[in-house]
Amino acid sequence: MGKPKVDYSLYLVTDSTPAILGDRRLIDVVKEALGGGVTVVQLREKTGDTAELISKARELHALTQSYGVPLLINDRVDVALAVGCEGIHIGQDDMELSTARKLLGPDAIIGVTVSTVDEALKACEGGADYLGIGTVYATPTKTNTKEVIGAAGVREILARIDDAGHKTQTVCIGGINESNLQRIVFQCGTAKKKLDGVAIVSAIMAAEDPDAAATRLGRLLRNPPAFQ
Ligand code: TZP
Ligand code: MG
Repeated sequence: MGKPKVDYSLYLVTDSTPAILGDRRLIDVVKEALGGGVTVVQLREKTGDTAELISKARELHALTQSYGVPLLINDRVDVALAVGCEGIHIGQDDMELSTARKLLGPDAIIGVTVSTVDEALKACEGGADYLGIGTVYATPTKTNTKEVIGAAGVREILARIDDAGHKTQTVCIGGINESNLQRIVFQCGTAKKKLDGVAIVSAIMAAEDPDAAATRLGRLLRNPPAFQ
């Protein structure tokens, strides 16, 4: 089998809280976002019991598979194993990367949230497949973020992992929307190392038309802006 090659460019992180989802069903919103071209889906649920989460993840996995898009589970290695999806995303306070890798095996996709150079180097050395770097900009979607590091912080992390010779892929997260996406991607990249993608919650999940929002964001990613 081997590890699948992943396109991280337009990475959707889900959020089922009423402020984002309203009275819509998660599966319907994700389906629209997939129709608009998101390339990775991370199921991020901070409440609810395990059986419910597994059943939600199974339903989502059937959907993401039909689009050929990987499904990653936030925090929960047990849920990823139960569902047989492509991988997980862990933060600094979750299971150790080495333990997660042992449990999930070499072909699983494992992403790690990092907000400092040290965290980034450690995750790369530990065999993370990609880094979720942030928080770029403060966001109402996640208010307990340790660090708001700005584009300059992301840029420093990219430069340092590149200097250390790591080929680990990278996305950034936090406050990214249609009006700032191109500037963020431009400001975060260095001459040698660019981001592989952007991870987005509300600019897609809370959009009235998630398909159209994802389509517009994808277009912005593909069209280099005038200031570049
Ligand atoms: N991690 C850092 S910021 C964030 C997460 C999960 C939320 C990003 O949400 P949004 O709505 O894209 O700003
Ligand atoms: Mg976590």
